[in-house]
Amino acid sequence: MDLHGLQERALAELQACRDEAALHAWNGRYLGKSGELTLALKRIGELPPAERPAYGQKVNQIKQTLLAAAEQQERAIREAELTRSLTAEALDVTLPGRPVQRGRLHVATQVMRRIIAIFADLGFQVYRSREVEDDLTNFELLNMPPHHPARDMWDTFHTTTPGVLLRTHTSPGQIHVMRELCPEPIRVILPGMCYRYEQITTRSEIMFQQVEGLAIGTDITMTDLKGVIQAFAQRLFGEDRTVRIRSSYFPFTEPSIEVDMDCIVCGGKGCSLCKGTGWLEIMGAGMVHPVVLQHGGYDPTRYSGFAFGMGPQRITMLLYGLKDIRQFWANDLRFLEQF
Ligand code: FA5
Repeated sequence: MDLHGLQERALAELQACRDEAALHAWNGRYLGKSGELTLALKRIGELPPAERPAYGQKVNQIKQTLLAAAEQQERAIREAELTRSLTAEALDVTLPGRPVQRGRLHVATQVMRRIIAIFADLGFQVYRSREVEDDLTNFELLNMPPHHPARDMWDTFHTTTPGVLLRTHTSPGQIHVMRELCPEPIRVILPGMCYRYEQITTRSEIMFQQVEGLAIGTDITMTDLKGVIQAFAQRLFGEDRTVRIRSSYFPFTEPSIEVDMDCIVCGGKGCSLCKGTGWLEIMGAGMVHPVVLQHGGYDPTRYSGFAFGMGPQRITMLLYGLKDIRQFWANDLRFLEQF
């Protein structure tokens, strides 16, 4: 058996291997189960016993040489492949990157922030008040004793603890802020979620936001209230907006009013949005009722104040011409991505 010739041939063929597939085939040809070198070793039994040790040693030597050479060749092939791919598939660093999906603020948050910023300009601070209230603060201290008929307008969700409920409006916050700050003058807005047990429609949800406003001082009149609301409406809807007030009723204000703004679509001529009236209702308001002032700790013979409560969802619907309030919390990206 020409072992030397075998080694030379194997090494020459190894040098000719240019990729991993060729290397794999070479490996099978010489070192695999039926490879030439493996077979050469198996032939040891055909030799006279005296020659076997030297023969075995020689075959093993060749095997070690081939394995070392194969390892080296494999490394060389890998390096060549890397160099080739780096040159051929060079990165174009001037290509634009893949766009990253960016989140955004919910339209309700965007409009709420605009409302808060406008009132901040007018000198109102934000006061956060609880969403889980007691019957006393949500109704009684706001001048609605048990069985008061006005409670029918504000049915809500009750917890399993008697007298503890989800607030129907932000007005109970008036009591909290008055009791905390009395006898200081107050100028705050109270934004937050409210809950009502009522029919869901395109204009009414069972959960919605409100922004309450409260100003308490010694010389506050209805003129101040109208001025603040007019300034607010002009800053949110445009400088040429005007507001009017209509008589209304809330148990916690006296007198009570509804505030309308001239229609943003027709400017007062009458259209489908304002149902031909030329006006859009934007909030309920009034002068804080003496009983409520008293419950807050203020002497109604010395202090007066105004309060208002608006629904930012309805205001957002006006701002963007939205038809259905249920879209706010439906979590539909096709709707949310428009803002
Ligand atoms: C009140 O809740 C009074 N607390 C407002 C107030 C405060 C009056 C201070 C006087 C002084 P009303 O129920 O009208 O009032 O609700 C006020 C606003 O909340 C409405 O104009 C409307 O914009 C919004 N709103 C009321 N119910 C819903 C509802 N189910 N879905 C969405 N928005 C609502």
